[in-house]
Amino acid sequence: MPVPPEIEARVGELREQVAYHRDRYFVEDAPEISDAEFDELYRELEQLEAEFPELVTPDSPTQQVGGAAASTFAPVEHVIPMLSLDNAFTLEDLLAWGKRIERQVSDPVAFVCEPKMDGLAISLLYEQGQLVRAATRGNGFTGEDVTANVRTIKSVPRKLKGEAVPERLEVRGEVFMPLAAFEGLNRRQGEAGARLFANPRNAAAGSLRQKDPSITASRALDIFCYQPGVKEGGPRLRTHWETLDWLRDLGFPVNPRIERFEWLDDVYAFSESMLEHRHDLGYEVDGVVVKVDDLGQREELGATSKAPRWAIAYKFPPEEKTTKLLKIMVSIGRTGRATPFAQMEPVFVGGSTVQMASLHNQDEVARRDVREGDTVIVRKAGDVIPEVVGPVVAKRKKNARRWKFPKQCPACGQPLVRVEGEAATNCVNVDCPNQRWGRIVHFAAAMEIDGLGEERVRQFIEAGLLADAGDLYSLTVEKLVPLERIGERSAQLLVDNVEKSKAQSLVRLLVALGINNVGPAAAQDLARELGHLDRIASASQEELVAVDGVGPILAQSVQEFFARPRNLEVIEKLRKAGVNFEGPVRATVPEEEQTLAGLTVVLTGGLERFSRDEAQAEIEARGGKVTSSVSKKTSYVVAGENPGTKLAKAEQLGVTVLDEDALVKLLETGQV
Ligand code: I6G
Repeated sequence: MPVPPEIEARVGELREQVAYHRDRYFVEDAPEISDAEFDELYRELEQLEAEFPELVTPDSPTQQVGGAAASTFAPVEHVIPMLSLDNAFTLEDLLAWGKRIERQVSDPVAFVCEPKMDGLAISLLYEQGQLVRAATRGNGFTGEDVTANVRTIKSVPRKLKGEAVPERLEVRGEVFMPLAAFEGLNRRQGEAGARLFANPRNAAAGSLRQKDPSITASRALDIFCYQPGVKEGGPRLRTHWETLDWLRDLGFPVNPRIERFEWLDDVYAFSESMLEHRHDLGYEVDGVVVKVDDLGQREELGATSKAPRWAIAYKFPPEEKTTKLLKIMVSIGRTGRATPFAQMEPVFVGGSTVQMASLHNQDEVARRDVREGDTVIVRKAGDVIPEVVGPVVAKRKKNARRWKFPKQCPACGQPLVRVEGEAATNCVNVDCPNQRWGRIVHFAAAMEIDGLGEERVRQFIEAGLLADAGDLYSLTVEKLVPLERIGERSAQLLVDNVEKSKAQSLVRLLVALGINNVGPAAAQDLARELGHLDRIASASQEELVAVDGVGPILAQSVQEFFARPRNLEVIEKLRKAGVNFEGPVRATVPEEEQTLAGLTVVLTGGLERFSRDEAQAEIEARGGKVTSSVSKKTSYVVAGENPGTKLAKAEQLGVTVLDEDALVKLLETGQV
């Protein structure tokens, strides 16, 4: 059966949405939707691809192992992949797993239980007892080199203690931000008008991915280590319990709450007690990891391709509380999307006080049938974003009325329009003050203009200083000082920060403009390939879809954006102010030596004669392009030491694989 065009379009749309939200989560550390909503998008994509396998392409997010690595840090391929853990979502499932294990091994089994830290998995590598590298988990095979930042975490040993230190030792652990540090950080962020972090996990991830290690150092991160990876030398270890003692002796922080049990009943009681006391620990935990203690028994049990069979993560259920729904209101976002949300009596759930929750769209309010005055059940989905599960109907007042979506925009009074065939409703007035405010706030955040948060933008709009983001560059100390709560120093600081933002990269500028569907990954693709804002603005649909990673929906969004006179006005203001429109500088080799023009190369594994950045620079200087994922469009994959999954993908797609010597020849002659 041929694929219906609407299915093909939906698959394209889902891929772009999944890629965008992955970016928000893994690269930006600022998720916009809950884990549950993300899972829903991902599952819909998986289902459509299962139904129409001809639509599956290697670059679909379903064909990639895990989160994308942010591009700021050098990639590190893990010598032993950092597997994930299988999950148990109820205590009964946990017990059933334990019983299966007891049946599968002949001798009695002891279990080691640890609180599952809600942080960021990290690999620490020591050579001759010295910390030489720290890498994030990334997608399990390739992470990011965050050594300089990890060195600033006080509890990470730089040098191992004791006599019998192994020649080479990798230790894995979880970097986290204690709750007190998280609250302090968000307080300071709020005072500075900077973006708040959604939870300690995002704050830890954001802090670890700073370009400037002194910022990481100021963030009070901590670590608990739980497992060796590569180990060359050192004592022979027989149990996990003994291993944890050894790690402690070497100087690694190991969670003091870890316990060993010989009976499954005790594993159950430990997990139940952790669930009850999860908010009393001073850090966030999202479950309990249970492991078989005996390393011999672990060998017997082995692993699947994704996870060891000898360990399981019991994931706490989302916490639920009831509260009163006071009012349903509608907020207008920067794109004009009208989102209903619930305003509730404050309730403490999932580690923080909640009084607002998105109700997503008209259909969702109808599906849940929540009404003003209802007692509602609230939970934190993925422990991040509050969600109204539904009403407690038994407590509903007789006169409670069904809620109706307003016909007019609450901000500008213009009609709200429901998009044909979609759940979304929009305010289509581009002059709507809420849209204008949202666009400027988004621009300021993406251009990293410190001190220009939501409240300041509101104040400047009300004072008539800002009509759009282009006006930011006309702000002066003289214009700001007469406003309330702004002294000369803070006005000067703000003007300086705006000035500094003129030098931001084209990638940031593209994200800041708020073009539909253009997140950091798409912006990077556009900037890398088209190189200048004017080239992107004038590119045809064909030129846009020829860019690796850009599909027809994204191309259409870009064209629509640059067709609007109002957007062009903003761009002219930015141009006049001297904001950078140029992409990354390329081509240091003369035109006649652009021997790799038109070629796309993917690098995997370590090279001897070049660092990753050097190899990329050499290829780009000759007009070639380096991309991070292998597709049919890839000309060559260069595989060095310990190549990752990209090599397998190249072989699967029939892409030519080069070794380092062949790369050198390619650079010298343009031929392989
Ligand atoms: O003990 C652990 C804590 C957290 C883990 C673990 C983890 O991942 C976030 N992952 C694995 C694969 C193992 N232990 C063995």
